[in-house]
Amino acid sequence: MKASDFALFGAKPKFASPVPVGQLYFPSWERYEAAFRGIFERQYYNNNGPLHEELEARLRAFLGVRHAILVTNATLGLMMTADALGLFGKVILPSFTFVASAQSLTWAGLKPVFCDIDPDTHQIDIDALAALIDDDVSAIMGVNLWGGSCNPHALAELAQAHGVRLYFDSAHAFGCEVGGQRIGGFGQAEVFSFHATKILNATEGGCICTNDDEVAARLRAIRPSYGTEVPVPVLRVANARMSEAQAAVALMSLEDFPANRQNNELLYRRYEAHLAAIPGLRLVRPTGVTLSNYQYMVCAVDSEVFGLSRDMLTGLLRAENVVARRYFYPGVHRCIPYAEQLSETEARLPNTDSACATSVQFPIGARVSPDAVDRICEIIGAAHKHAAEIRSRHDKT
Ligand code: T4K
Repeated sequence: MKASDFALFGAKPKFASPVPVGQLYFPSWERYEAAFRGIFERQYYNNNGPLHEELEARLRAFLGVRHAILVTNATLGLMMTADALGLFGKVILPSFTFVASAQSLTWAGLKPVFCDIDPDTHQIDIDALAALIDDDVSAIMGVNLWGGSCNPHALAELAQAHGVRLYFDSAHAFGCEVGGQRIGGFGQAEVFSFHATKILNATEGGCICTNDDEVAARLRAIRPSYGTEVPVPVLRVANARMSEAQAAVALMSLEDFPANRQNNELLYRRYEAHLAAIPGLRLVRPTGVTLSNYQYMVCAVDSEVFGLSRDMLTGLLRAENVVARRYFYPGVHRCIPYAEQLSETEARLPNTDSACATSVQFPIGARVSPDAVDRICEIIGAAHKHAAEIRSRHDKT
């Protein structure tokens, strides 16, 4: 490829339609039709229906947990978990996460305290975290990023030493294993997202896992809007039910999980082989796990070495219909309303700010073929090769 072959400068995009990030695995139409015919025949749409109950049972078995409580999405799941764990005051979490992690605390009337990350793994920096614990902190929210893990054993030790609760935003980590144990049973609770962009897909959905019967009873009492299923007192109730339609899609997705995970890994390895040869790109691998879902392909761009900034690279790829994304941008501490405390947070989050400025997610999942990976990497390689010319043409436009 020459510089003039880039769509950014008027050439035809290399992909005829957008190649998205996001898993987006769909079951075959026949399976989808059969599952929905069942719902139609039973005339039962919602409220602990048979598919809902089957999915909870299958998830308990798959994840090896006592309770798997289905919810409308992970955001609501995190909000409910904060209440069910009886949190108060401050909760420590990384700022390098989706804004929902922090928003769940704000909804529960808690103060998020943002902690920096390890620059290599993007997971929470455990030494920095230890320094943030004081008497007002009631919990740590670990976030298992990028199909990797934030070290639940070290966090559990720290939480226990300080007498605070520990739970996890595991939106990215369905099906991943730490030391051979599936993520889901660590801490007091873990919350998964079953959004369409995730490997376990309910179109929209989520699940809270816990091995604590009391926490589970409180969660089940909070979940419906019309009162408690289990007679335990709770602060307030929500409506976070999962419908039969969502459960039907999730059941098919769970069945397909091994094949979809394997497909992700194949694509990941293909990216890895190509990108290793391109200077200035560092793969942020899913670390801390013995098995990853390979749900994300994340790189850090060193603009000096690569020749283009992360934003120039994403712009160039988007023109080719490769919808690379700069997750997470900006860091949550820079989002409303947390930016109001920027003078307090900014100085202690240098690795977060750096990751926000340099990270890029390349497409991986159902809508990406091995051939597409080859072509995407060819574009990225050519972008590096012609970086100087691209920069100078870009500056003139
Ligand atoms: N914690 C963490 C660490 C999270 O990452 C998230 C969510 C949460 C908590 C909260 O989980 P949920 O409450 O959502 O269950 C996506 C997802 O909406 C969100 O679930 C996810 N993380 C976040 C990181 O990304 P967007 O705004 O980037 O998605 P969107 O709509 O731009 O879709 C991505 C690409 O996929 C686009 O190119 C369009 C394409 N697409 C998307 C959907 C949904 C399709 O082609 N078909 C589709 O059905 O948020």
